[in-house]
Amino acid sequence: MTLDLARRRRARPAVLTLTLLALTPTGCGEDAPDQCPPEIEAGLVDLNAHPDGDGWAFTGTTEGGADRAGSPCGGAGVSDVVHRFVAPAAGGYKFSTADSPARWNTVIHFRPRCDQPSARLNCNNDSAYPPFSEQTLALAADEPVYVFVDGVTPTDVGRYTLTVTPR
Ligand SMILES: [Ca+2]
Repeated sequence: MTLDLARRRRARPAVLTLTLLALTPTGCGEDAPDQCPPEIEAGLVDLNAHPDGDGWAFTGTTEGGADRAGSPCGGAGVSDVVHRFVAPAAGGYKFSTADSPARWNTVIHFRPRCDQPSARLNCNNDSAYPPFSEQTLALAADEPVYVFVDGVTPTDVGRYTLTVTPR
């Protein structure tokens, strides 16, 4: 009897360990860390590092860059630049290329995570001020978004300014 109880006490921690292992996420869920593919991480622009007035603004060029992704609005086979923005507070944020220094047909498309090619929050071509692109997203506090500045056809490349304005 005493020996049986001792065995049961020894056995209990093993059962607990197995239960905890079964509950541990395996790394594929929503909470898994976002692993940027190397081709995106290499040229990633941190938009939050470029404050401008009430928002943020970054000027760059897509010319000579890599084609990392396309979207239903265009951009497949066209060089692009990827930007990461983390919302400092919950609210709407307008992403726009309307302040670009050169006129060319931009497309912007978004991902909630940079390691999920099929996950697109939205995309835009020519909404407010053709040939520029504009899209407002509702973001939670500390929510990241990956913004691709892209072109409609392979000749649609050049200098752009991407602005982010709280709405
Ligand atoms: Ca592209």
